[in-house]
Amino acid sequence: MISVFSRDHRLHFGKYELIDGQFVTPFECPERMDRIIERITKVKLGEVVEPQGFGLDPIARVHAQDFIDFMRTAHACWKKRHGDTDALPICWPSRTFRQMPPMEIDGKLSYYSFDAGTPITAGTWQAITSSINVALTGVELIQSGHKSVFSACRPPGHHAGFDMYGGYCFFNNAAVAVQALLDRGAKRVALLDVDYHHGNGSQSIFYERADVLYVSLHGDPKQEFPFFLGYANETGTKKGEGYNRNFPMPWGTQWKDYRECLDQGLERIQDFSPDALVISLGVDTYEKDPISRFKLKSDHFFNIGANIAKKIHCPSLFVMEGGYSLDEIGINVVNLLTGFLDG
Ligand code: OKP
Ligand code: ZN
Repeated sequence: MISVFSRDHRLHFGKYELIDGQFVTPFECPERMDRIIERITKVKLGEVVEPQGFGLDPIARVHAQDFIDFMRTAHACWKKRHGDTDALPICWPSRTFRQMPPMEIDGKLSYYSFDAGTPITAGTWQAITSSINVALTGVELIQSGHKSVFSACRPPGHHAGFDMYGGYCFFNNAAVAVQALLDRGAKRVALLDVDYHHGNGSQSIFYERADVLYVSLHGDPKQEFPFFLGYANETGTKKGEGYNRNFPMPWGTQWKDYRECLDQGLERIQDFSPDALVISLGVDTYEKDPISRFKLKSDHFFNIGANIAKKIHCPSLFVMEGGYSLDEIGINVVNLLTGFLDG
């Protein structure tokens, strides 16, 4: 399988995220991607190519223009006020507050974000636009005839919505890829999200649409981040009614139960008969993931890949999302991709 990768991901490296009541070095760190690429090279999965540039227009197909402008200028504005530290929000426009972006950078960060785990740094803009280019180059390769492609996106994207960032995500790489596939002629695209966390951004972006089916398997939001979206009764609305499918699962979920949900999700995708499949690929369902609570073992990632390949026969673009166990992230990602190729 061909992979797309850019070293620019290293330019995004926050010093702090707020977790469990403490500021710690972010789990979402550059070493994650280094480990994945090392493994791809070691097992000779296939060629690794650099992304092309696509500009900002494909991002504006999914994200608000004011949000894109904010992202581009956020760290420079922050730096003027506070110096070259991580830009982090301090309060949020919760219930009963006005929903509008204020003038000052501190307020803007609060308006556009939904958590304090997602620092904006001096290199974030370059890293997130590069991550989008990695996803879009994947689209380009799919359209030039590749049956499957791995886009090694970092930072991840599935928590990012129309005008909202958080959960380590800024721009929604998978959603931008889905929209690009549609803009280039696909009639229906399925987005399968196997990251441990619900992809609230991806769900919201496509919630009213019937040309994109979103299927997600994840930790139950009544227990797990992002807490406020991802329930089974979220099925889409208006034209999108029936085109959103969530499989929340409890802490401690093992392969046997996970597999049943995966099969059901894949059957729904089969019925949809998409022209292309985008997979939001997270391996934080792994038993030793430091921030997650499912119990999948490394071998099970082969099975996930193989089950997808057995049931869905259309061009497939894998877009990297989460996975935080540095020692096994490369193994687990490559196991899933290899399982897909062998399945
Ligand atoms: C991003 B992706 C858990 C804190 C969670 C944010 C997690 C973002 C995950 N105690 N902090 O979906 O892997
Ligand atoms: Zn995750």
